[in-house]
Amino acid sequence: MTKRILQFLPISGIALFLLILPSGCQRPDPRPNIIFIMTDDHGYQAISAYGSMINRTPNIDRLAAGGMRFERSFCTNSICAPSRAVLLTGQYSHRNGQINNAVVFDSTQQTFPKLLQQAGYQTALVGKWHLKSQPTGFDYWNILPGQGRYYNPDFIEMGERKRLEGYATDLTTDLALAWLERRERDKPFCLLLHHKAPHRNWMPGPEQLNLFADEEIPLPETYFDYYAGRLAAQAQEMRIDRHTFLSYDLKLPWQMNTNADSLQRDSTFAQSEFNRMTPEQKAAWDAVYQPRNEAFQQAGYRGADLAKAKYQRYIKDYLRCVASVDDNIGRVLDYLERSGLSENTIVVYTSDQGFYLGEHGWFDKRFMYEQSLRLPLIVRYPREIRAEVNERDMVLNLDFAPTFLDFAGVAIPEEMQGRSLRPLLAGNTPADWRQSIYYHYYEYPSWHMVKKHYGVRSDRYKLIHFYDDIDTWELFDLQNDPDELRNLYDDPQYADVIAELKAELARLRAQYGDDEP
Ligand code: SGN
Ligand code: CA
Repeated sequence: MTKRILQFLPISGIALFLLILPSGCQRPDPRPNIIFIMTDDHGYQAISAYGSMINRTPNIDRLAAGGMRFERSFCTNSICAPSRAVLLTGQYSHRNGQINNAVVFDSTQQTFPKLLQQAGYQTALVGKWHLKSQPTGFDYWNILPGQGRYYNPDFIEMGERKRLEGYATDLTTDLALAWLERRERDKPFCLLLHHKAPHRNWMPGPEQLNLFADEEIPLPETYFDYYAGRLAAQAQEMRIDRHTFLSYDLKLPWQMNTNADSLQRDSTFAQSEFNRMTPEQKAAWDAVYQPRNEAFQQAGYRGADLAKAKYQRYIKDYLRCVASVDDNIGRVLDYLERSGLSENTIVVYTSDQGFYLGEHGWFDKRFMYEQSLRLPLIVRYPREIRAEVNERDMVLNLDFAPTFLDFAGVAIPEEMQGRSLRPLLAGNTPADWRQSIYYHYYEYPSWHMVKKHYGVRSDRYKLIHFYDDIDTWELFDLQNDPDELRNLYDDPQYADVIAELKAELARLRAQYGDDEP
């Protein structure tokens, strides 16, 4: 009888029907659980499943081995709070209002966690939030205020602020696992597990302090870039050699900073981080950094050698933070296995945006160039998702919300501008899947001084328009110039390509309703 009724119900109807079954004839809920793991600023270049030349990430690789790994996954606005708002709303920044890190997220908007909650999911958010307004749509939330701290961070648990002793990446995982343990077992769940790491100021955890100690990490080929033909790139302030703080970022004693412009901020920032440590944590820290710092000072680096030495300081701490993320992902995967949840849980690994690991001489993100535009994206769900690499399809963080709703059997609201990845994950790309992506970045003037820009990326080309206090265009041929060093915009040979891309850009802007500027 039940079987016959089910045949006539659509998927979401089935879910509803099962929910309203009187207790006693309850069946296990067929809808998948969701664990969405997102780090802050983790570039794909630092994941071995993505071919990293500089580190190993065995646990992220383990997830990738059992799921689909996307080569062409991108964000729509490469900065933190905007990316998080896109994730929740499935809408571009100009629609959800979170155009930069400064504005406060309007949390009355429709979001996928709210819709899942209404459909009977238990929802939770743990870790970095960064949207200023209080989280909505979660049965449980416990967030790091603002950017969060690495050592002994404060957390705000459902409105109540407490300082926890330990390292942020470990603590965030502890809180997530504790919630999974005490959740109501008869409902499916959706957990957003959002790490602070490996965001600036890249403070390694106690267990990773000694990693890479005697290694030399290879320097990216484009580390010494003079930005010929790229005016906006000439104006940025995100060079490892010039714009990192000696103490806060590179962990040298603040007294070594002789730069009058940065000394004050550097020493204040550094001391506010280091002063949070317990005496034991500080002793373990000093035991490794003091000898390193003495050696650095004795070397007396100058010019290009100093720039290279700074890269080593930067990248090693960054990779140490990533190593802790990877260990902690291992803990989550182990937990799922132990609890029999691996088969019916969708596990996602991604980052809020990409990041420069020395390419063009940079740290940070923001630009529409590949390293910050692209996101690592791995999705595992053994019941439905193929274990393979998707090298062709262009996907966006805009697609996450519709994807989760689709898997949960919840109707995708009209206002959501992304598309469900569910068919792609099953290995079937719809014939009308997007052939280009649209991007728009707004936070200027601000940290790192990356000018406002929007653009289009197709399979082969990228066209960018920088605007506001500048009016310049850039065209890159990603096939012949994957490092994006040669701006072809003024080359007459590309006139047709430019005309086509401009038409595509206009089409995308109309489709998504973006008429700024
Ligand atoms: C902080 C960092 C910046 C970084 C922004 C945005 N400075 O302001 O380097 O670009 O966050 O990052 S810091 O001295 O405070 O660390 S984002 O990922 O949150 O968008
Ligand atoms: Ca970020």
